[in-house]
Amino acid sequence: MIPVDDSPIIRDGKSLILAYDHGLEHGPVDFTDVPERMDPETVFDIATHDAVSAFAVQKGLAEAYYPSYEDDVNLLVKMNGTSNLWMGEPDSPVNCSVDYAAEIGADAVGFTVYSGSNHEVEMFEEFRDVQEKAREYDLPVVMWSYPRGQGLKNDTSPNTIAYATRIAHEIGADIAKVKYPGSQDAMELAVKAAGATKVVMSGGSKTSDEEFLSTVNSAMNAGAKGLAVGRNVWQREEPAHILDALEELIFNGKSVEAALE
Ligand code: FBP
Repeated sequence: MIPVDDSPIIRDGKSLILAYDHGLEHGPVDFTDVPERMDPETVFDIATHDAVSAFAVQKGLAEAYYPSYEDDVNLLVKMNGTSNLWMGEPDSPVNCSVDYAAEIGADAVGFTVYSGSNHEVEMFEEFRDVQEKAREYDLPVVMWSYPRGQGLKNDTSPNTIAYATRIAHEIGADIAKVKYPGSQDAMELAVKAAGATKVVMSGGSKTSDEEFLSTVNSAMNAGAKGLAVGRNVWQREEPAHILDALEELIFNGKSVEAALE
């Protein structure tokens, strides 16, 4: 990893990444309760909130909409991604080159690695190409570090998540995005294992304001450097409210109660 604190996607050493690659990863089912969010422009609008330090999308959405938002949004181009229709061992084809991501205005790149999958070897090799090319453009590299595959019984156990952050550190990610391992202690272990790589918590499926903010709070208390969240923001009726609260919690160090107010 390299120091990335000067990057536009980092604010005071932390980052709030809004993820919107779900149309690919999960399919339109994620928009069932919020049909207007099927339209990417509505979520690009959400990403202009001050709390959002990077907006993670696939190449196609970046090409189509980013030109209208480049003054207000920092772009994180997700380099690989797969559909929910794929039924094989976890894998994620590379859909974009770093050269092209830079050309369309990326401030950072993101890459999923499914450690433990039968495709781990190829995924590590593909990550190497992306990571080294990103260095030429000075683009931070965010790893969606998701141990997953036939051999893994519990992909969010404390040791598995600590292994996930360590893998990200070992192979050169600047930021490791991992699932919450269930407790503050377990997150502390994951942060420790990550060394100088920043750890951000993955949002997960939508929960109540209190439950979501409490989990974010314990991740931050454990030393995480922010959040990479999708559904817990844009599946809400009022995404700006939860972003206001996240800004207080992550960047201004407020308590959950104060942030909720
Ligand atoms: P959420 O906060 O909605 O979980 O989004 C984070 C994310 O990593 C997305 O970038 C991605 O589309 C999705 O989760 C993948 O989730 P999973 O593979 O666990 O279904």
